[in-house]
Amino acid sequence: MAVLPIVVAPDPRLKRKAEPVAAVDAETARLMDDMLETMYAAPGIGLAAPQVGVLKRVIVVDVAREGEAPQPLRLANPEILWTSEETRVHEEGCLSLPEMYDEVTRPARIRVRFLGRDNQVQEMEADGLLATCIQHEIDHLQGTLFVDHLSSVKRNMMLRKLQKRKKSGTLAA
Ligand code: K1U
Ligand code: ZN
Repeated sequence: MAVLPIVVAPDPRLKRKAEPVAAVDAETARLMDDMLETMYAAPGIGLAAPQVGVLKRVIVVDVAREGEAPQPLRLANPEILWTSEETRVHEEGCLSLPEMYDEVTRPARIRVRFLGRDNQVQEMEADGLLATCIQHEIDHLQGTLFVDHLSSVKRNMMLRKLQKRKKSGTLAA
């Protein structure tokens, strides 16, 4: 397994739409494993393939708390089948927007269909932080960042700060 470099915004790779995988073959399974290693190393609770420069519809998530057993999830071609009307607010961060945080409102519960690491179709329901994190990662596959859920004033301020930090060399490109 390998820790991959994470793409930091602003970057056109984070604004593009990812392509579905034809199947979870050995290459995609390896990508999933490398993404999990990258996410744990960051550390983070989720990661989408475009964040490591791969425009495929693949995400990984693990919202287990410190001291709990790991609960890694590997999802290819995730599709949201249902969302609750009830919403939840969470102060989100993003490994592609280091040190930027703000509250985002999303559906509190979701049902998702996806291909697992074994290429089998699976469905699952999620709530709480897991539901928030899966939606955040699926947004990445559409080229949407959490700042796109904020006002344009807040979004532009955060992206300008990151651009400055990249230019001054205080952030990885
Ligand atoms: O997609 C990403 O960039 C990962 C992001 C996921 C996420 C965080 C919060 C709400 C929704 C989605 C992160 O993991 S940011 C880091 C983070 O939240 C965290 C890191 C260490 C311990 C606990 C949380
Ligand atoms: Zn993110």
